[in-house]
Amino acid sequence: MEIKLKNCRIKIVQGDITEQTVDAIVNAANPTLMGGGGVDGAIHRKGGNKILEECKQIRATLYPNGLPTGEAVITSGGNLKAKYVIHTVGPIWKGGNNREAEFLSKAYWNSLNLAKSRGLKSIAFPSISTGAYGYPIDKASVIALSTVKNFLEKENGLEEVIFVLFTAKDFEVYKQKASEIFSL
Ligand code: AR6
Repeated sequence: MEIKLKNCRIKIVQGDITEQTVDAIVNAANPTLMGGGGVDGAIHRKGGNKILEECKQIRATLYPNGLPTGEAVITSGGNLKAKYVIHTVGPIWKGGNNREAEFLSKAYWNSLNLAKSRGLKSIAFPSISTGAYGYPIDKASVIALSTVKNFLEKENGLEEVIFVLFTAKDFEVYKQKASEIFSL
């Protein structure tokens, strides 16, 4: 599925984010930035040690207590096809009354803003927080899509934003929500 918004293409695809050829892929990390399971594990495994070394440097300098939820940092892409990895931390789902939506939106917004500030043109997102962190996909997809829509309506520079969904079910949910949000 492909949507045009100003000078930007928004694509929704099913696949593995570590295979994307884009300027930056986004990692659904945890505050330690030291890797983990899910998409985080896949990115570190395929990207190699360079990414971890840069994450250690970020921890030692900018974020000794860990990356706060909703914030984003950038490293190189190591052995990945993507030039960079933007690491962000989504919220852990605790029922919905703990500012989860606000923090999830911040994770997308700050990742987009970091990409834009570095002059990057293309960025790919996984479905942040909807795996180990337990955020319901129907709610998370609406926040992901509408945050990207709001960002692109306000800011220029990005030419391609790709949502990469790992499962067929998540892919279907995203396509359904996108057709509503973008009035297709
Ligand atoms: N490409 C695209 N999406 C993927 C891939 C992949 N290769 N692998 C998994 N997904 P999760 P979270 C999807 O758990 O919920 C980690 O341990 C997956 O199907 O990776 O934000 C971190 O270190 C799901 O839809 O991230 C943190 O501790 C989505 O990615 C914690 O998990 C997100 O699932 C973060 O949890």
